[in-house]
Amino acid sequence: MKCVRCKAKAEVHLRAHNAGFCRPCYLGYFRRQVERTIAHDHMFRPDERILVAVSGGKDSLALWDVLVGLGYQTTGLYLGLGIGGYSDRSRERAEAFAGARDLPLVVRSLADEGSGLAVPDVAAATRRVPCAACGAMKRHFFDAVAHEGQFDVLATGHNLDDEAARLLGNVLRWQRDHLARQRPVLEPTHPKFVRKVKPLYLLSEYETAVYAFMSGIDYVVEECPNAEGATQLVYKDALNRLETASPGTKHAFVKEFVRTAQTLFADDAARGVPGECQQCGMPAFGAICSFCSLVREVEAKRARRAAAELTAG
Ligand code: Q46
Ligand code: ZN
Repeated sequence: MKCVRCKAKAEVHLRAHNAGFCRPCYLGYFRRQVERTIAHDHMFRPDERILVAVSGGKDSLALWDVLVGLGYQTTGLYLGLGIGGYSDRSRERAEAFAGARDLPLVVRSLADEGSGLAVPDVAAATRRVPCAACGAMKRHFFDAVAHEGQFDVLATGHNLDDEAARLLGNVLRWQRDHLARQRPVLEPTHPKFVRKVKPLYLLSEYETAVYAFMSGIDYVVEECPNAEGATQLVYKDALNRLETASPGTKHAFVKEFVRTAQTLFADDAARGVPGECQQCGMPAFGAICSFCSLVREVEAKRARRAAAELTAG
């Protein structure tokens, strides 16, 4: 197969687009796709400051690489989740990426926050599944760091496969409120929130992996050990089968939802305007935000356990 652009020998074949590319043309194609998405969805302007949430994986590092290449003002944010060796290795990759390119990187670690909020400890204390605890804490720190640093935008590396799996899950249960918020650009609903964007939402996991590999990005290949049991993987698997039978399915599913169907759910997003959390001051729909209520729960359970141990001892 030949490259559709320069007719050199193709190194990658994208079945969804029925196109082959050589390495330089593929890198150009990928960057252009990101650039187009940013412009089409009015994600951000060159004068805005972007906080890029990086996990050390291929998607977020590829995103950061492209944004830097396009000349945007970016700072990385790495949040250490405290998930054993996986977190150590992912932090190393994020730091090495930023260090080699002389890019600013904010590093926060959940184990150092409050009374120690590493994901496995919080999950054990509250008997929640790790991903539920992790999701609530990530959302809080992403928002808080973006607000503290006065950034205009928070960008995440969610790709087409992530968005298609999330959409399938939301559609299967007709979660209208979730569908209302499943957008590649979420405008802030409170002055302490920033705009949230997903510039890779139309590029597949495969396309992102090829970009990261071809541009020599050293990323953590292993998945978070907690991802294995996640329902999202079942949806991804189902979508991959559909994609094999009919290339381009995922792209059409997500793109057409966002461009034509999504607005039908807009009214379901009416959660009102958030107030402020009495504990941390970040936006909240109740007296305290979901992060602070999680922390309170962890602390109460730890205190009860310590008291029980004292009595037993
Ligand atoms: S990091 Fe956190 Fe994911 Fe790991 S604990 Fe679950 S939510 S799987 S993206
Ligand atoms: Zn709070």
